[in-house]
Amino acid sequence: MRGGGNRSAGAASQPGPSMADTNTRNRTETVLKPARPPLHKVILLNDDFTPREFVVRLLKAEFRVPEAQASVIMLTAHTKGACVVAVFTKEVAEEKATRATDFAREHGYPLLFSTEPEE
Ligand code: TYC
Repeated sequence: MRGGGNRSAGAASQPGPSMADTNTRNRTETVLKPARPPLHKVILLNDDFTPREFVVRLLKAEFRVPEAQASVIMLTAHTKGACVVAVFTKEVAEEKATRATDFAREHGYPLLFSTEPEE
């Protein structure tokens, strides 16, 4: 026989690379989850004119919080100057804050809701 012969017995008739030439290392597949949208806080600001009962009524109607929770939020804003009402996606937070502020204006009160991104 000339030319060095086959690499191994039995593989002689297989065309293409032998198993020894095949790269069988595992590859790590990274599956990326879509990032969660950043949340924004709706903040209730205190003022000296809006009646407490009106603030509680508005919080219940617009933010669907129960009476007891609405009272705590109102009292926190009253004593500390501001209170986080809830967190939503940016668009929903801005819409809720605008609706709630508009509702207060329609009733002649200066009550204000603002939004800001959550840390
Ligand atoms: N400070 C208001 C008052 O004494 C009541 C009030 C509470 C107003 C919370 C706004 O976010 C507020 N009548």
